[in-house]
Parts: sequence; C-alpha cells; structure tokens
Amino acid sequence: MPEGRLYIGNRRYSSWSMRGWLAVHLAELDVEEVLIHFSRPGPTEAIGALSPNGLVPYLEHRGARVWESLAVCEYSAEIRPSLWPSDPLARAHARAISAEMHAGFLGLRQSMWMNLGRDFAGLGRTPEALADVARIEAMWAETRQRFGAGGPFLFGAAFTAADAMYAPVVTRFLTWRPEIGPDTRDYCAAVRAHPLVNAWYEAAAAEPTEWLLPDYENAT
Ligand SMILES: N[C@@H](CCC(=O)N[C@@H](CS)C(=O)NCC(=O)O)C(=O)O
Repeated sequence: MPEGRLYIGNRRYSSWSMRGWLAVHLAELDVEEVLIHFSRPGPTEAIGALSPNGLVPYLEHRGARVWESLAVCEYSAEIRPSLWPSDPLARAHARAISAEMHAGFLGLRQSMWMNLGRDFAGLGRTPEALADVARIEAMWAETRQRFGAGGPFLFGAAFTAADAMYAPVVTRFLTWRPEIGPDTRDYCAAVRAHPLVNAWYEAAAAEPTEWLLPDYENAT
C-alpha cells in the first residue's frame, strides 16, 4: 500500500506540479499519484477542497502534509539527501537559485507559459521575459562553471532538486525558443533527455484533448 499521495495538475501546463513530481520521483517516495485537471474559469474547486493553499503540487506522505513546490523538494531531500549537492558551498548555491526560481521570473512565467504540446517559437518575447531569460542563462552558466564539473546538469552528473526547479524553464525554452547560447542549449537538451522529464512529457502527450485550455493554447 502506498505511503501517501501526490496531487498534481495537467502535465501539459502545470510547471509547479512538474517540479514537485520530479523531486518526489528522484527521492523514490512510494505515493499514489492523483491528477486533478484544471477547470476554467479557475481556481479549480477540487484542488481548493484538498490542498491547504488551493494549489498543486500537494504531497501527503507518512503523515506529513507538504505544499509549495520548494517545500516538496526540501521534504524529498530529507528522505533522499542526494537531491541537494553534498558540498556545502554547492548546496547553498543550489538552494539560493532554487529559491530565486520559486520567488521570481514572473516576466518569463507570464509571457512564456508552460505548454508541452505546442511550438510557440518567436512569440512571447516581452522585455520582462527576455530579461528573465538573460538572468537565467547567466545563472546557469555561473553555476555550471563553479559547480558543474563533469556535467551535464547544474551541479555535475547528478540531476538535483535545482535541476527539478528549472526543468519547467527548460520546457519553456523548448516551446518558445528565445535566442539562447550553445551552453544553454546543451543544458536544455540534457534536461529534456532525462528519463523522468521524458516520462512527464510522454504522459502529458497522452492527456485527453478535453483537458486542453484555450487560454494556454493560443499565443501571440
Ligand atoms: N507557489 C506554488 C505555486 C503553485 C501553483 O501556482 N500551482 C498552480 C498550477 S501550476 C495551481 O495549482 N493552479 C490551480 C488552478 O489553476 O486551478 C508552488 O510552488 O507550488
């Protein structure tokens, strides 16, 4: 019998669910997965009825109740400490960039939302979104230079909680295709090829067409 439940939203759109799901799978928590597809106009009532903040991801595990994707990463890392880098300086950096993701990049999130099934190349390029893209590229480059020896991920060979926090940004770069440098492209390719990220994409592609939301399917 599973030791709890992980509630997520549509895989095609729910970037925060993807982060929580990746962390829970990296830690190999034994949980039943419950997908509540979004209803519009939101917020989705069924999510509001069970999750303390009315949002997904929401994890229940061995009596713990955990909401907010970054808290789900931290909880998963308590069970499987290798979710964060072992070196204290690298770990501090991983936490800092993960917190920056959790708290920010509104320009990118608003103009280049997650949609795993579309090609919006060239669209969404507001000044705010492009400023976020530039900051993220610089941060990834600095992180990989300082801590990523052996690559291909931010902290080297292992896919960490920080990579989980940025995986939905990678999907945005693949969907909206802003101008990015070769190192960023390499990192995006490595994240996209990770088996868990690939599994998430495949499950997203299998979602029923009735779950498509016009607001997220049309871009200018
Ligand atoms: N800060 C939260 C954000 C979670 C969030 O915004 N989740 C969205 C989906 S990506 C949601 O649950 N939306 C409910 C709805 O659209 O009805 C976190 O890090 O988990």
